[in-house]
Amino acid sequence: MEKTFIMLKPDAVQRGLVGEIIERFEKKGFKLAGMKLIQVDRALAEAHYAEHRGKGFFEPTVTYIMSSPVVAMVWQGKNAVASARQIMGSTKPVEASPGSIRGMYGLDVSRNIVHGSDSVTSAEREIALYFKPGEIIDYPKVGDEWLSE
Ligand code: YYY
Ligand code: MG
Repeated sequence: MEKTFIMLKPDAVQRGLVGEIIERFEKKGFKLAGMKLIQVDRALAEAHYAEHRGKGFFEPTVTYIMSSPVVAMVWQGKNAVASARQIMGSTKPVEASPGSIRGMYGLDVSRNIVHGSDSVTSAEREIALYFKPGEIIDYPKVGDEWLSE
């Protein structure tokens, strides 16, 4: 089943939005496959945003995700990558649909609350950056049979 990497950024933790955001993914039907609170160091932050190196927002974005702990998670389920991006909303909160996480709680692109992988390939890369293989857990969950045919 498809997996995606979701990170609750420092502002989500500081603003007390962790529980509410987790609830959105849980209630959608995704299964939690990995989760930890971590302090991101510079090497990890730069690896995470490597595709944006050289852009003006690279250094501020790296500094921001190092500024306070984050919650790193792996969520699993049908179309997990695309569906999570929809739940999160567009990168710029002003363009995010009002019911999305960024649309509901964000004001500015530089503090947009949540990260989610943009493709299955990115998800595999990001999961490997943040988690050891043994930290991703595959388990049967009550109710799985009610989520799809
Ligand atoms: O994948 P997503 O987080 O939606 O956006 P990206 O285009 O990958 O940019 C990563 C991250 O960088 C974004 O979440 C906030 C920050 N950022 C920014 O501060 N200003 C921009 N103009 C673009 C991105
Ligand atoms: Mg991105």
